[in-house]
Amino acid sequence: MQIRDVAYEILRENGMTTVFGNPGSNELPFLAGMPEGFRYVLGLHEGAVVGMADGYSQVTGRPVLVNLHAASGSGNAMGALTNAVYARSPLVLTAGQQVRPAIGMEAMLSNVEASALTKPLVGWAGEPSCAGDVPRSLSQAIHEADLRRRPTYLSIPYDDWTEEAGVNAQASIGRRVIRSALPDPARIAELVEDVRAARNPALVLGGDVDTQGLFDDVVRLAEILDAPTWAAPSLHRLPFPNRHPLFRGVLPAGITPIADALADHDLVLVLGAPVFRYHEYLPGPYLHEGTRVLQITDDGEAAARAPFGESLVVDPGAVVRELVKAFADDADRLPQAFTLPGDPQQGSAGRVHPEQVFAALRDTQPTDTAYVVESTSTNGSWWRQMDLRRGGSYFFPASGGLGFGIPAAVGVALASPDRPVVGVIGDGSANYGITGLWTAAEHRLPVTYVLLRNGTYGALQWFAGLLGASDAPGTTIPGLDFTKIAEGYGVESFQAGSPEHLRALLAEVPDGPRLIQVDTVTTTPA
Ligand code: TZD
Ligand code: CA
Repeated sequence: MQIRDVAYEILRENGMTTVFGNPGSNELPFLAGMPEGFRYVLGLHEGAVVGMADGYSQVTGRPVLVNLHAASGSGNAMGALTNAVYARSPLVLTAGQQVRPAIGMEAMLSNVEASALTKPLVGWAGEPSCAGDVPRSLSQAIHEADLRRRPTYLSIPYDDWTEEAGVNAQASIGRRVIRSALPDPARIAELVEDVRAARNPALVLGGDVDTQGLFDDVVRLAEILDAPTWAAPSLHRLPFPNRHPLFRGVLPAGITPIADALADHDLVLVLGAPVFRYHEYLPGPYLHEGTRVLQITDDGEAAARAPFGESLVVDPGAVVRELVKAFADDADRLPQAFTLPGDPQQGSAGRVHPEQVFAALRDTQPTDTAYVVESTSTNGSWWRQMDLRRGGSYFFPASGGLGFGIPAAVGVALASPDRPVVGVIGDGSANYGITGLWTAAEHRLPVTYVLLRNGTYGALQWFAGLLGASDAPGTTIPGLDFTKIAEGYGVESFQAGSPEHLRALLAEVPDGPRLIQVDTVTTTPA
């Protein structure tokens, strides 16, 4: 056996047979003769490669292999990597390194200090000390990613792959690393008492709730507690049906607005989210007198850095199930009347309002559609019109780094072939991940991209107003035609001239990727 045979064996037994990558010479010796059962998904830019892998991993919940080209490919990937970090996606990034004798002298394509390159972002990074240590290092990169729910990075000299694997180099095959921790019964009993004693408890749910498949469980919990429920600020996954009568929306991402929103609650359980991921700096006391925040997360780092409140570091799913068990007899689940969206606002001067676009999606797309959203000034319009009732319905760039939407929709579609996938993409955002269109076309993925063209970085214009920077340059982007760009990547394209035309286009079931461009009025995110 050669080192590469061992590596593929390890990947296979960890279920990592879909590989996302963009190759260069350093990677070819690994990729050559890829064994049967593996599928290589080519992305044309590393940002798109990581965005696809992120979307894929968020659906499967499993480590995913990403193969990048040396330092330059890794560098291109780093913006997208910030999203994977905050989505807690266990991506295993591997980069081809020059041959061992040539690294020190910095021959072309040497990845100098490779393990430092992505360091602040990844949970673990390394380069095997010798060829025989490649399989163990790969295994470590996989398990570190899985245990920490954070990307890892491994640089591998390309002369290592064809070395013979001795018996110890094969010892990593067949390893299993499983984390299992039940919540301490005494802690659960305490928590149950705290919840029972609370006058007006509330829930704040983070993206982990959806990633970990707890969407339906938390609905049950909220209903039996009759607890007002928010989504955590800076949301990247929807953890709760957005028209459920107990849903209070996404918490605004500022200190004072959150303190105000939670003011009536004596106990706030934060499940599967940091406390809190603020954005706009609106200073003030974190909480008003009388509000107690208790975070339940398996993210020890998020617990450690929280600026206030108490944290219980444990699998939130186990806690949710224990709470449901403890309270199930106390309360009947009442039939819930979901709230109805209002009539969409109207556009003007031949331009459609984003609310009309979203109402059209809501009315025409199947209820199990997965939406990958990267349109920033239309956030308020989105939540006012949409009606999402299932887990896995909503994905947004978790760090706010643009370039996620188009590729992540590819990854989501590859991981969930049974669900329709729609990308909702702004004309600014589209450019950062545009090459993802080619992969969608290459795999004939039935993804519908709705491209909202308002000719501006709408959210930045709104921000510029807030920051007193209204004369800042660089916030308009006229002259882009994504129907032409998409056609060039092999994606069938349409220009929707009116809400009715958009509805007619959306009503057709796609058998491959399509892009529907619609000219919209610029709105504010609120
Ligand atoms: N670059 C990257 C990689 N990520 C970013 N978040 C930005 C720049 C800054 N940025 C935002 O935070 S929102 C935005 C930019 C450029 C405008 C996006 O424009 P859009 O959406 O057309 O996609 P809206 O609806 O017009 O705001
Ligand atoms: Ca725009």
